[in-house]
Amino acid sequence: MEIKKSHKKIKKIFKKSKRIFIMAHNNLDLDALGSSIGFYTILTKQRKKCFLVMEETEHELGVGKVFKELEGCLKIVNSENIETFMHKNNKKNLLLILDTNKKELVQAPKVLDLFSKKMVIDHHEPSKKTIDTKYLFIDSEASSTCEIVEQFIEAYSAKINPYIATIILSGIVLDTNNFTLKTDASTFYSAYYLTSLGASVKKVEYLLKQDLEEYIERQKLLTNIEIKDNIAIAKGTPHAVYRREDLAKIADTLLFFNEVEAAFVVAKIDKDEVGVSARSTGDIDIAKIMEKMNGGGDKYNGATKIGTEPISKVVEKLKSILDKE
Ligand SMILES: [Mn+2]
Repeated sequence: MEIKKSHKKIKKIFKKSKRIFIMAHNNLDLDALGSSIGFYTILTKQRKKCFLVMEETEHELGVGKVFKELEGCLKIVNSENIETFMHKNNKKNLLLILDTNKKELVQAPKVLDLFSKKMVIDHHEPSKKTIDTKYLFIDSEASSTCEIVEQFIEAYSAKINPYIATIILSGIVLDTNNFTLKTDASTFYSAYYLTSLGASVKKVEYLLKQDLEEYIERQKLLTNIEIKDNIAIAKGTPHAVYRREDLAKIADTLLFFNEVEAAFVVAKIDKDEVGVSARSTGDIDIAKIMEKMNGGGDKYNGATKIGTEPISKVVEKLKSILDKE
């Protein structure tokens, strides 16, 4: 569903709310952060009291840079102190959930029950685990939540400064892997609009700059790859533990190669846990495959976690599911 069609309705809900608590998914990335800061800025300009709900204290590189640069500019609350900031009349509070629609993936699942009014704005396909609310706005055709927030900048004719526009643009660049995934005319339009507000591509590049050591560690996953029927499977070693984002990044990278239409990366994400991250150019439905491994996702990307099983077992299981599809 296109969110543009719901702009009026969404604006009405914002209008009726006095205090707006913005919460994105855990493992905050630049799309989650960019959309959060985007709505924070737009709604503050509408004279709403806005808060960012954040439980994490450690962030990935780019997100860390933004927080450092914006220090003191954002009101940040957590599950411990949020209630002291809420309006006594709960109807005047709104919890705005961004860049995820799943209960278990938000920064602070505990706070969900504190709010009588919750609104989800997201670009991921809904599932059984989707937050139960009548205000569910999902545009799974949108490249990113930042693309959606850009539409609201226009809907409110909000004056956004170049720095904020840059953070929002970086969310689009991240989620589209440099405008190669899920990118259509409206994605480019959003990028154009943000650039016209002064967003700097140079600064986006700075925000997305990576750590060299982490990069080298990640590339090791590319040394053990099997490709069959346009499907690439990369395997980690039993001793190396990666972050979930690392698996996702490698899966993204694999899609850049000739004849790779889907990529699966299987590696340890904890001492006793194997993770799978999957990406597709769209012809192979990732959600369908990941759901059979107790995970989730949409057509283009997904992931799952598996307990203590050895990597080779997980790969075997994945292959047999792929064979059946
Ligand atoms: Mn996103």
